[in-house]
Amino acid sequence: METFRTVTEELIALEDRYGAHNYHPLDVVLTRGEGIWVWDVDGNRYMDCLSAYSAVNQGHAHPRIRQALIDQASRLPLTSRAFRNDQLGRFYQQVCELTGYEMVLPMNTGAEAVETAIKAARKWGYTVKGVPDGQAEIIACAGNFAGRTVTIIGFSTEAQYRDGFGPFTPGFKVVPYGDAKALEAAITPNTVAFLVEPIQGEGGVIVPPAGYLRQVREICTRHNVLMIADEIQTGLGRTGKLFACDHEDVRPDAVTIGKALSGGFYPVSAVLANREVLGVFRPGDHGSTFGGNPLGAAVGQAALSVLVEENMIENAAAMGEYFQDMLAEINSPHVKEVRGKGLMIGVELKPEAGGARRFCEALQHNGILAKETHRDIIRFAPPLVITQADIDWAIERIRPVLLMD
Ligand code: IF1
Repeated sequence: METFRTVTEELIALEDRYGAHNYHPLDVVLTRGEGIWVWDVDGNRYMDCLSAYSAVNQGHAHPRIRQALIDQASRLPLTSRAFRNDQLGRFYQQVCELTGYEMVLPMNTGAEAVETAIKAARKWGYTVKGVPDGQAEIIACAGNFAGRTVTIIGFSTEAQYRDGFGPFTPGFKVVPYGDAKALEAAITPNTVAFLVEPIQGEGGVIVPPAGYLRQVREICTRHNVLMIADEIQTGLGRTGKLFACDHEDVRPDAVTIGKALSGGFYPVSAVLANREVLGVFRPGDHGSTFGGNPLGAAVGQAALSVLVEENMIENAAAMGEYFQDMLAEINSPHVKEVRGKGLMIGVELKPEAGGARRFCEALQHNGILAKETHRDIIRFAPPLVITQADIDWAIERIRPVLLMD
């Protein structure tokens, strides 16, 4: 029987011994969360600047969402879609009234929403656009991240996400992100959709050139190609608007959402679109055991309500601008660029800075939890409830790290 000096060491050893090593997490073992703060098993407090990859936009353990979870869990968590339940219709109505789309298809994880959007686009292509059966083409962007299923990694350009997992699903092309001309050149009569993140999160908080999304919208409309925006990470207030596409007043034909749709309490995702697209599904075409379950629907209603009623979207805009300005003002010799929109912020380090991981480890010791993406980018994406005073607290601890040797 091994003995350990601390609970942290014991729990890390258990994870390492019994769990597949498909992640390389920071060695911090969290046990409680509230708002922007999380605590480890030794009682140390940290500001969460990742928000579970933007699933906790509303802040950890938001009381109203938690109560909705408890109440529904005490009544009826799951029925399957073989029967109806008293939460789903209300959830649909709330999502459609908030977003302006006519229909919703509820799933669980973001990847399932993306897979659903792919199936909807293909079936729309065959039954509405008139693409020959089996010939549908979907265009994606280099640097995309849309989930981890075999179909989705098939159009990933990240070698590690693909290596060892082929063969992949045919019918996808990849074009450079931010290049509208390349998109138009890739469209053929069999193209049914263009799948694009309004800002690439995993790709490194890559903000496309101003006007790109409007150009994409115009091109897709002119070629009768569905514009599908993957707003699973950028959506629901993260960038300071309800959707990141709203910054350019662009309305995609379909939108995938997830993560903060449940405030981090439960996997809830969805595809939003008008009847012409989601109307292609017939009973039995598609579904999932938990998709549209009453627990997720109840949690989703509360998550959207607090997002809007507590002005988190407007706060993300204001605090995002402030956070970015304060990060830039540190004027670190290691920093190549501070970029992003709202509270979706990336700090790109110069190659000679030695990689972002060591800065994230130093931030952890200063009470800030942030995650690197790729080698040189530190992501800062705190919950949208952060205040100016919280940011000032964070900057005091980020500054010495960004100025270290
Ligand atoms: C991991 C990344 C972020 C997403 C977008 C779909 C999905 C995601 C734009 C799929 C999920 C998560 C997945 C998680 C880490 C995290 C991530 F680093 F992987 F890429 F956020 F940037 N579209 N992103 O960001 O949603 O199936 O996960 O619910 O896989 O390591 P999911």
